[in-house]
Amino acid sequence: MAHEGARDRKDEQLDRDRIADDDTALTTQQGVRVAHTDDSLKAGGRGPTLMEDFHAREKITHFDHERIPERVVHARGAGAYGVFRAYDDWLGKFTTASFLTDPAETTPVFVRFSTVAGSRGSADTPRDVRGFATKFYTREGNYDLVGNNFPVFFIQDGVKFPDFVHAVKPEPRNEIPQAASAHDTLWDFVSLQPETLHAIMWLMSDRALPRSYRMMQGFGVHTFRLVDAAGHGTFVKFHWKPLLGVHSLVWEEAQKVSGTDPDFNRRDLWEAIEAGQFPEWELGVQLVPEADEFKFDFDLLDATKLIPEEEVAVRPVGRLTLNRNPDNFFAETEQIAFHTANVVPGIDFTNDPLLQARNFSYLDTQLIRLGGPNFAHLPVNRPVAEVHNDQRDGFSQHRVHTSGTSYNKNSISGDAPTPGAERSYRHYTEKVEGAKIRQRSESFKDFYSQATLFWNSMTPVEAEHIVAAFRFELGKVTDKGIRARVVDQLRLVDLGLAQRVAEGVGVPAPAEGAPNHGRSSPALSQLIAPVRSVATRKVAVLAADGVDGSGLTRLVADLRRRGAVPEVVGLTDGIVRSAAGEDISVDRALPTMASVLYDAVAVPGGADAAAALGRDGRALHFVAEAFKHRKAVAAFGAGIDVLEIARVDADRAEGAEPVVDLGVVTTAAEGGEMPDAFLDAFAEAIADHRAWNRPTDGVAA
Ligand code: HDD
Repeated sequence: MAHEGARDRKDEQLDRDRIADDDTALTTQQGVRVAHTDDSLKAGGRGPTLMEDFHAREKITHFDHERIPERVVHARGAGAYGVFRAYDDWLGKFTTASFLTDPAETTPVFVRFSTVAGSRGSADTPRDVRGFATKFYTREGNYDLVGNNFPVFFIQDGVKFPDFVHAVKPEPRNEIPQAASAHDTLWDFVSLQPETLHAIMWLMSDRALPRSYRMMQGFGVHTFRLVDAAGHGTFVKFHWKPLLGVHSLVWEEAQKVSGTDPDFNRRDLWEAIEAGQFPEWELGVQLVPEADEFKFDFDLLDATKLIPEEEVAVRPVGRLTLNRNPDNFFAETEQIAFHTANVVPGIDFTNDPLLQARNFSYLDTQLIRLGGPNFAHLPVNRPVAEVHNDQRDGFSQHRVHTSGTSYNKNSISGDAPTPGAERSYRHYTEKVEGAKIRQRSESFKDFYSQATLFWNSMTPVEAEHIVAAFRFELGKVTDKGIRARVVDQLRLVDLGLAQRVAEGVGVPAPAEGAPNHGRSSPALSQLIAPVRSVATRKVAVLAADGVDGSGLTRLVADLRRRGAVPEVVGLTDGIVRSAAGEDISVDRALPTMASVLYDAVAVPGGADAAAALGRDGRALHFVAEAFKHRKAVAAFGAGIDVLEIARVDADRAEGAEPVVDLGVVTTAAEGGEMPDAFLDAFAEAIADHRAWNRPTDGVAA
């Protein structure tokens, strides 16, 4: 569904394929109208079914064939259309790709977010990397930036990809566990393949538990190359930065969300777009002149390394806005086919061996997934640029070529389609030489320094989460030898980390480790300079009969005005009657919801309502759990009593003057008496995302 004024070129192109079935007659695939579809054609009411029932056979046959192979990785995903616009022509000095340099140009895009390990029907919130794949339908052809929400990958050479994926996927004998890395084979692989360690640090961090697809960074990961009009190259790393900031769930919450709403991230993306709260990211670039290729203490071609932002700044160059949900999940989100080798003039590859393997793998996988070589004809994959070539035939050929030739050169069709036209893609001319050799470059062999850099850059809360994650994951590994080998590797990242992990998983703590280089990169932390915003945050406002209606209405209106999404959660569905006798609609019934589905909770005043909530185990659990997960909690008037019963251990107001303690915001005033400062303070607490200074019993770690 589109929500923004002008329609883009891709949206208009899709009109050709959109089918509305409203007010239509039921037909077969051949267009023959069907009279009746509830009974098959039989010889007598209780007799055998007849072969000649072409409708039943066609209907069942089509059904039998409606599944296609799911993606071998990134099977579970959600996607949306949008637009990309460059801020200015600054990048024009480095690339001829006009969609990156012409601020007057709006480029349609489709973005698909995904988890990696789980199958199509798994939950959204396991501990996992998230895919962030963008197809730019540029005027010069499709450009795909197939990235992740981590800037580094687990392996350095694509030939190891099948090994890595087999290790992280469920165990081969019993296909357990689904969508989880906490099992023997993954950690066995990690312990034997130290190049994984840097990405493993990211996987154990909060980055692996995004609160929302709208609140995570994206990275192109590899070093790519921009190419200018004269054919000169510049190395580039691509970054997506979400305007809402980077925020995560806590681990216990993520686990519970897997049950209470397995579609949590998918739903969040869909609802935000439907509500017109369009998710936005800035595209940023880190540029490195070719002359500086060897200036770093790592190899730019090594995808397990990042360029610290403090060393090379990220320059914002444009903005991505997702503004339209797909019309059909299968046709669009499932059938979209990304490919790292889909590049346009001005963008080229490097010799990163991981990237080179990807440039083979993505095209190859679509052949089995989408059943043949014509998947580019599918509506979601079709470029808005014109397509002309001599490729012919194949399964599901959609184009009716009228030309009398399908080869080049030809004299019959005027040599068309003709190669070499203006703006043709020309590969970057790179001089290469070397012996044919199957060997890892020496420059790729420091596996630990950047894992240490990441660890050193964490705030104490983030570090605590990493330790807890390692303890959880290794705690699920049945082979103690594997646990010990992982700890032995962590010793080379940081001795303190290794010791803390060892202590939790019952293996001997190492006494010595490699010296820690002491360097850090604050940009790697999510908490050092967070983007604070109330926008789109979901707030549960608990209500029961006798609630302070004017206070509740004021709170809800205030949150909406600030862009938050408040929902009145009643003990049951329907309406609650306020103390003053007004009817207030309930948005959600408590038994269908859980605090883990909200960013914050508020308990309004009204003595009878507070008494009812205070007697209800679910309501008390809701408040206590939100508190335990360090979320913003607010209460006013008699609502404060509910906090008391739920054992919310923070200072509470005794008068109208608001009290803010550990992210808990209270005022004893109700209705019109409620001070504005209370509303402001609650909004501030929500914008903090979590009250990280609130003590926890370890559950929020
Ligand atoms: Fe991959 C899918 C991201 C390495 C082979 N990959 C896939 C998707 C994303 C990534 C986001 C989902 C695309 C979609 O939504 O349809 N992959 C990455 C990143 C990597 C990476 C950021 C490292 C920097 N991938 C990688 C390697 C190989 C593959 C080294 C193989 C040698 N990836 C695939 C694949 C998939 C895929 C098997 C599965 C479905 C698909 O391609 O279309 O070809």
